[in-house]
Amino acid sequence: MSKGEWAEVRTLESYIGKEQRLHSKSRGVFSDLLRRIGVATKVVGSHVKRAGLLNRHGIQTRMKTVEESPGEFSDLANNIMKSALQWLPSVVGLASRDEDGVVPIPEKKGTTDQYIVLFDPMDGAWNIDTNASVGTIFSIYRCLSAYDRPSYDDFLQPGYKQAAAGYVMYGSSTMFVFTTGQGVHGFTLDPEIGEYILSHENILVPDEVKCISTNTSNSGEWDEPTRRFMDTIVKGEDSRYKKTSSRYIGSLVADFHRNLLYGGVFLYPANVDTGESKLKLTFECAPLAMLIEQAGGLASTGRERILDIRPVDLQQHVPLVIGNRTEIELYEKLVRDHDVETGTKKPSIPPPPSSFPPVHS
Ligand code: FDP
Repeated sequence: MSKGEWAEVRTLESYIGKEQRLHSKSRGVFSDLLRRIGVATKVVGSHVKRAGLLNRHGIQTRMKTVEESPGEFSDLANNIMKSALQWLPSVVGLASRDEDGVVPIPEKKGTTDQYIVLFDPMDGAWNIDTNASVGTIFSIYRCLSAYDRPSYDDFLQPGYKQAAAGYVMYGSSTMFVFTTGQGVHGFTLDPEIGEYILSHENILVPDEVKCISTNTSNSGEWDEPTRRFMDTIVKGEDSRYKKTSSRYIGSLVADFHRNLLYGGVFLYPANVDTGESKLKLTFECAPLAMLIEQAGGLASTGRERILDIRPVDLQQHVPLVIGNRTEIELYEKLVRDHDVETGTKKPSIPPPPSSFPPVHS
C-alpha cells in the first residue's frame, strides 16, 4: 500500500480518536466505551461466523422454549457483551434485552463520567441457522443520578437523550454503524487485519422508497391507517412507489440497514386488538430512531415520535414505523385523519428537541 493509500484508511479506532480531539475537555472515557463495544462485537461476530460449526442452534433452542426466551446463541452474545462492558469504570448501568430488570454489575466508585448502556445482544436470532444476517444493537445514555449507583429512571430516559446509538450487523461483512449525534458512520470489518475500516461516512437515507418491509402475515391484525398506508405504497398509483419492492428478512438490523442504504420504510405496527407491537422501545426502536433521524429520516409510532417517548418499563413494546421522512409523515397523517374520522383524535406530535446533548467526556 502506498503512502497516499494509507492516508485514506481510517479505522474505527482513529475515527473515534479524531471525534474525541474535537472536544477539548474530553478525557477519552466515552471513546473508550465505544472502542470496547467495537471489540466485544468482533468477538460476537467471530462466533456468528462459526455458528454452524459451534452447534449453537439459536433457532432450535428458541423453539423449545417460550417465545421470548433467548436461545443459546443469544446467551453467548449476551455474556460477551456483559463481560466486555461491566468492568469499564465509566459503565455504571447495564441492561440487556435478554434479561429482566437491569444487569447486576460491580459498583463503580468515584467515576465522574458515568454511562448507562443498553443493548440487544443478538437481534434477529431466529435467523442464525439459515445464515441470514443478525445484529447487536446498542444505546448509550449519560447517568443522571448524582450517586455511584444509577436509579431505575436513568435507564428510562427518552431516546432524544441518547449520547450514542448504533448496531453491528453480522452479514456478508460485519459492519459497525453508529452515531453520536454528528451524522451516521459505517465501518466494515476487514477480517484480514481485524479492524473496522471507515466505509460509509455520513450516511444519508436516499429520498426514494426502494423497499417496503413488514411481516405481511400479520396483515389481519393491522389497523385501518396501516392498511391504507400499505395500499398506497404497494398498490397505489403514485409514481414514487412504482419501483418499490417488498423486502423482509425478519432481522431488524438487516432490514433497517438495507433500507438505510437504499431508501425505504420498515413497519412493525401494533396489533389492532392489543395495541402492542413486538419491538422493544429501549433496546431496538430508540437506538434505530436516533440513527435514522441523523440520516435524515424519521421514526414514529404513528402518533408519537419514537425519540420523545419516555419509557415506563425497560421491556416496553411500541409500534415502529421507520425510514424516509416523507413516508413516515404520510403514515402519521393517515393515523391523524383516521383518529379525526373515528372521533379518537390524539394529541398532536410534539416538536423535536433542538439537538442531542453533547458527548465526549
Ligand atoms: P428475533 O425475534 O429473531 O430476535 O425483535 C426481534 C426480531 O427478531 C427482530 O429482529 C425482527 O425484525 C422481528 O423480531 C421479526 O419478528 P416477526 O418474526 O414477527 O416478523
